[in-house]
Amino acid sequence: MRIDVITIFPEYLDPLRAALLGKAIDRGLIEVGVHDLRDWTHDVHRAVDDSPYGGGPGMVMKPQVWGPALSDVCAPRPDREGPPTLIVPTPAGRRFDQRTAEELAGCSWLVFACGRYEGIDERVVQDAAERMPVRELSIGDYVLVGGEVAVLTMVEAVSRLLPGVLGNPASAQEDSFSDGLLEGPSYTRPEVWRDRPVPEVLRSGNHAAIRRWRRDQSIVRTYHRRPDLLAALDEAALDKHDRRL
Ligand code: 6GU
Repeated sequence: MRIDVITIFPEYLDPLRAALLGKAIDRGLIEVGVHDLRDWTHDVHRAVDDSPYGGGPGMVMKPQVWGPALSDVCAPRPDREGPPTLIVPTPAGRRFDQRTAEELAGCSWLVFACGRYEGIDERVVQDAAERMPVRELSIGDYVLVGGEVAVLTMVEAVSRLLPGVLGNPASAQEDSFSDGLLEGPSYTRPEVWRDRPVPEVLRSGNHAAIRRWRRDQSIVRTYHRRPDLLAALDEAALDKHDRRL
């Protein structure tokens, strides 16, 4: 997968090259390009924003800067078949969730356009959408200063789903959310720590009982912490034992 990010704070994306993602880049599984939006400005001040039509607080990012930046970064590449999928992080977007991450993991090229201030002139997104798929996405119901941290979040959630990125591919399959439920508790040695024993069933060697116990823990935890997820579960996803809980 190729990932490009356009931002006025390129250094904010440095963590992309650390740890898990850095390893995936070194191994050629992910290719990352970070671009400074100011490279597409023409004035001495390198201005990327202007005051909003209609008045109000904050600044809006200029279409004359974003337009050429997107044309260049999204231009056809010999190593890609079609245009990229353009992702615009914004608190006004549709919610980014595990399903979105799975969809994006199927794309071979993602371009992230990071807005700051009050956002990007609306016409930039409309214009881009004539040439490529565009998704305006929010990572949750709170407001960040800009899209950069949201990009780090989305890129990490997507990359760990790519073949070969995780050491153990089963980890991605057994996470919270892959079955619509939260993960239950985990334990490692020692068997007793500060008078707290590891639940008996996990040491029983009875794999069917362990599977059942973990499923019950997931359901009870989801009921307490995220009742919204339980309510959204398809009835057919529950077995008879689940329904009794
Ligand atoms: Cl994607 N951007 C900003 N600025 N704030 C957010 C967000 C994105 N998602 C939640 N809050």
